[in-house]
Amino acid sequence: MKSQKLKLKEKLYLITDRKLFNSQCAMYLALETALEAGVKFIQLREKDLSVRELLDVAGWVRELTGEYGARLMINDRVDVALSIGADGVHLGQDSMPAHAVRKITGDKFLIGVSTHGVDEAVKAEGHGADFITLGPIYKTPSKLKYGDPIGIHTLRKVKFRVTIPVFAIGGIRPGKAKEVREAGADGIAMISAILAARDVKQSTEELLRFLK
Ligand code: TZP
Repeated sequence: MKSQKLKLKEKLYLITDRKLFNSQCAMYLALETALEAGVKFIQLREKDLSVRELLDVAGWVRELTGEYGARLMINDRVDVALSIGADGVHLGQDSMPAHAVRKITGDKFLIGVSTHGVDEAVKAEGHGADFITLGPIYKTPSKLKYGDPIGIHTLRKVKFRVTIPVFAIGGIRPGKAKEVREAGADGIAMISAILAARDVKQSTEELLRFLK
């Protein structure tokens, strides 16, 4: 049975990495292009910024996503997410657990959790997460940062064990989207397939067409 708490209809979750750009302004432009092309769900994931810097960037991205009616998630920092009026927070395995965040935020606040296997996925659901990302499914540009690929078989196993939406992440390109959807992924999450694309608009539209 699907979770009744939240209807998450978005199937494409775009995650930021400002290091792909020469300037912050260039990242905002790419985000705006993706938003224009139809992205409705974005996570600001800039883990190395100080909290003040993050607050500043988050404020800008909140304004931008607000103009396009897109949901904004902030990585890890519940305080920043609440302060700028984000739609939710995306937690890592070392972040506050979802059940503790829920005590502060209430039911309307989205909580996503990054997971890397069946046990973490089951635990995240047990702690009240609204959705999870699962990966890296495939090889990603920075294996060191994200760990070894867990493979499509892990996605199938996770889908048997949890009812909350599962977003496959890690090395997902337009050509791989079909495989992960067939393995049961409710959605796909990505950085480089959109933000490092030669044509951000075209890549976004292609992915969104496929996910319809
Ligand atoms: N978590 C697991 S893999 C990954 C994250 C944040 C990076 C995904 O980046 P890309 O460029 O979509 O492979």
